[in-house]
Amino acid sequence: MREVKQMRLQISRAVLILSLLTVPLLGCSRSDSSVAPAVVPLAVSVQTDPAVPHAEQQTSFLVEVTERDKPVVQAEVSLYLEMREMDHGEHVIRLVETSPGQYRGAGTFPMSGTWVTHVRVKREQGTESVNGEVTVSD
Ligand SMILES: [Cu+2]
Repeated sequence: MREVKQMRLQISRAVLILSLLTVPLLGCSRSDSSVAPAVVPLAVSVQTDPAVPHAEQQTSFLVEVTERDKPVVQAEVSLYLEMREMDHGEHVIRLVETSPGQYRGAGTFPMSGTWVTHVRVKREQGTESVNGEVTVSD
């Protein structure tokens, strides 16, 4: 049982590492070819409800993704939560687009403290990741 969980964790890690690698690769393709579309960093904001999440209580997430001030629609958006200085594994929150460029989901932080939020935006042209931080209270 425990081994299965560990395995899943490693897979999600691998996915994250791959997605982190995609960003510099996209950057390279831009300079190598004039045909490739220009890569503009996505603007990603993560809002939580409550604004300061409580450990072990459900938190709602609203992730807004824009590119050149326009909503990024029909992307596959996932939120990975990882505690900054402790290994709790990675909590994946699947998000659903509820209006153009707005992606919502819910999850629970197991512990108070500083958490890193990795937002992964997967589209036809590739996957981009944006990192942020959220403070979780008791
Ligand atoms: Cu912890």
